[in-house]
Amino acid sequence: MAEKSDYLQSSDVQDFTKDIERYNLGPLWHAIPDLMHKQPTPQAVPYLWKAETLHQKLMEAREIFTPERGGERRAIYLQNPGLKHREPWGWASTTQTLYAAVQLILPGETAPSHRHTQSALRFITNGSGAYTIVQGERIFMEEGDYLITPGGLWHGHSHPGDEPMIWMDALDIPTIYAIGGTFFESYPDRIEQPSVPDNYSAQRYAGGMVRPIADRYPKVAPLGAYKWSQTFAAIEGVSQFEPDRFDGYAVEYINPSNGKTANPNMASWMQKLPQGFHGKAHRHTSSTIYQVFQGSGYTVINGVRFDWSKGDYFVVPNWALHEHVALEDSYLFSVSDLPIMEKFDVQREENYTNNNGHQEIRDQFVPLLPKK
Ligand code: GTQ
Repeated sequence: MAEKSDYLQSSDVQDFTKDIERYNLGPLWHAIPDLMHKQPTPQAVPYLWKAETLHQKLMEAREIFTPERGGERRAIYLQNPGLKHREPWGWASTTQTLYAAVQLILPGETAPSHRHTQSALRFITNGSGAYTIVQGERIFMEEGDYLITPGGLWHGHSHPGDEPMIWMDALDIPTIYAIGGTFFESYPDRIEQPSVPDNYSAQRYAGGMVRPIADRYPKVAPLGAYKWSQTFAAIEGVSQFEPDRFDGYAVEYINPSNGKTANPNMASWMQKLPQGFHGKAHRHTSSTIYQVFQGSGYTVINGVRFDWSKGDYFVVPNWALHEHVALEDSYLFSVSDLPIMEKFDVQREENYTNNNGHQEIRDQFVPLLPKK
């Protein structure tokens, strides 16, 4: 709204401000320019974590955390440098609304069941053989699968297989924290036992976009796992036609019982950027966390080039201009807070029209790599 004006510096105004602060009162005329920006000015910054760094740190965490020692999960979360030290205990989320992490589970390990008001999703990046058990359904996970545990559902993980497994977690932790809606509960008996057949929900949807008749009534999570084979087939289908000028060939995971996003507070997409694709730049209120599932390329975010390749994660904060370029056929998995923005009716989009829709690159991001 307004710019800060000189009168705020005058002594009677400052004395008054100090005076009312003692009564736990504040002057709106002082606050409004900092609180009501003309447009979003997120504290989250564009950032990228290299696969090597994440992988090495997870491997170092093998002994630092074990289920016996730490109880919960061996997950290392992505701290946005722009959001660091905002809270007394050093917590920093990945975007202002979302949290993302990489999680490693080793053969023989069990991450106990729990439930919480935060919604969670998983995208499987490495390995197979472990299962997650969600509300009594054991779901065996493979690379490229997308899984959901909307808020309130019991979930735990266990690994009867024989190779380490790594996946991406994303949750709406910062949002639920900000609105004071956090509840968390451990399952009484460590890990929930199966109450329905293994992979029950994926079996019910073996055919893809036809739903069991019981699911014409809205359910929270009628489908717990979206198999990579089906997502890939969907991408192949749309790839026959014209790409979206910003996002290439993108598909969204939806709840088959109500047509909304699979997870109520997070939208998830899989997108293919064919080799040579150069998207146009735009920006929107929603912020996005990307996982590079396959391929390589770069994304220009607010004029800075972020090079990415398989296994990297990067963040496009709210209202940041961005455009994607693929150097080879690439598949990006992404999570955004679009449903949150839509619920609050603040989602806006703006296309970049200068220079044929492409930003000038003024800098290149240098990622932090692990010490050898
Ligand atoms: O695997 O259930 O990264 O509850 C954060 C919270 C993972 C999980 C996270 C969780 C989980």
